[in-house]
Amino acid sequence: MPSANPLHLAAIDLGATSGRVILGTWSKNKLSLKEVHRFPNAFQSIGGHDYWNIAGLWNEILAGLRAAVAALPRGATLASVGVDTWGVDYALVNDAGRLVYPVHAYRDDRTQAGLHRLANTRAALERIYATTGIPNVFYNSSLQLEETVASCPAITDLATRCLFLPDYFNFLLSGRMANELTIASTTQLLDVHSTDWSRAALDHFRVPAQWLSKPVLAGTKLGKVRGIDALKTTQVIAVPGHDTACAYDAMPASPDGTDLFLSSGTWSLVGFESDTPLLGAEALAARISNERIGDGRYRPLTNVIGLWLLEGIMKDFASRPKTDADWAKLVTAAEKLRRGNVSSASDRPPLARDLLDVTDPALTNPKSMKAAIDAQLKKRRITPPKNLAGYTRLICDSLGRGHADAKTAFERMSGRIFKRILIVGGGSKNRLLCQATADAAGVPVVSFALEGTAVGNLARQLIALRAVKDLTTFRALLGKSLKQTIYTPKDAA
Ligand code: LFR
Repeated sequence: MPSANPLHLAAIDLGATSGRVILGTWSKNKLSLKEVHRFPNAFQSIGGHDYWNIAGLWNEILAGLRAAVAALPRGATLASVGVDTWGVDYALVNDAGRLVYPVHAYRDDRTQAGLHRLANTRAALERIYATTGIPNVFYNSSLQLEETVASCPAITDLATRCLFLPDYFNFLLSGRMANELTIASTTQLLDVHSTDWSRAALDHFRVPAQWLSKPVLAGTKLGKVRGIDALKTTQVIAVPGHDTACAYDAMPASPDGTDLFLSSGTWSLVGFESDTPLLGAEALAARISNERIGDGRYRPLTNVIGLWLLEGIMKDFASRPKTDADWAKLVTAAEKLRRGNVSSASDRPPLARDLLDVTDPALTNPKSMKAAIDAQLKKRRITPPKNLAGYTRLICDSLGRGHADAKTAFERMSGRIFKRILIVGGGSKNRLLCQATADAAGVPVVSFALEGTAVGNLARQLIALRAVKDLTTFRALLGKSLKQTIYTPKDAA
């Protein structure tokens, strides 16, 4: 049922290293996008801990919404707005919605003690995995909340609600406090077999159950925007609050389930859609996260360290690219290299033994990415690259191998065969990474010129507004108009 008039919507899409506000216009079954505001994001450290600048982010959101309104055609209004962010981080508030604790960033190493405690208690580790479907990862909200309650016991009196970041911004916009399902599924506190919190997990991590309310599904209307005159008729819609859930929603996947999804940004999230979770010892060993789709189904995925490595290494080189032309030059130089910095090009993918171990925790939040990479290579008696092109090549090849390993593990566990890898996000524009992934995985990589997270965010708003019937319909319509690049694997023999 295509609506006669164009519909205008805004997606607020916050990533760990940059945020954007995108104005989407739906007209004649086609979505067009206009990026009206983009800004850098970074956590800041004080006293040895890492925090988000939450007031700064809110001000950027407001600036973005003002820019969206300014970009509307004369007389038009914004029908709705939705917020997605990275996973796991949260705001603790009181009944009035006032912040009662600073908002930590997930890379803060305050969770290390809890991480090791759980890792070393096999029975608890297995029980928590069987209950929540989420492995023991340093950034989990469960570990973060456990640390907050332990280091500041008074918090259980001060705070009455825990709002994950999309929930918190939804509250600032609409005045309604709600927890949304996809973001809740990143916490390691949700029951993997239902759409409600797990009492056992909450008790294990000593998180007060009253801080959380039964999660709402994507598409829930939270109320009109408060306090901004130009937006007084604009609905705040709970979209999938987790950016990765939005990115997955935007994939124009084949309905037969043979596509593997890769959302490539700061993190590389490799996974697929499923009606059932992947659980058990093998899934736990492979660190499969059974996160949720907006409608309640599952996105079993693994988290490979991602472009964080590339973002990190750039800081160590004054010669880092500053313009698109610089980037093109760097990629071309890196393409010419064979891994190990031997200058002759080769058609063969590099051998795994020459690549980085991307699971090395030393790469998570190092002071210098170059020093951390060099230290790992030195330990393994591998000569570090000579220049930025060499590091770029090493990182892309290593991530490609990580993506391929994830594919193999998923095929073994799910019994499915994945015929293509669909990639969206920043990495979809990186042809070195796309080719390395195709080469290592032995299947074509299809890269879409698509702002994945923003498009998934807008799609859920369109469905909630009944402008589009459902996600399958949206994907079919989107697929028709999308530009794609296919990277075919080079012979891996
Ligand atoms: C990507 C992402 C990942 C999540 C990581 C930390 O932006 O949301 O899915 O695991 O950030 O929250």
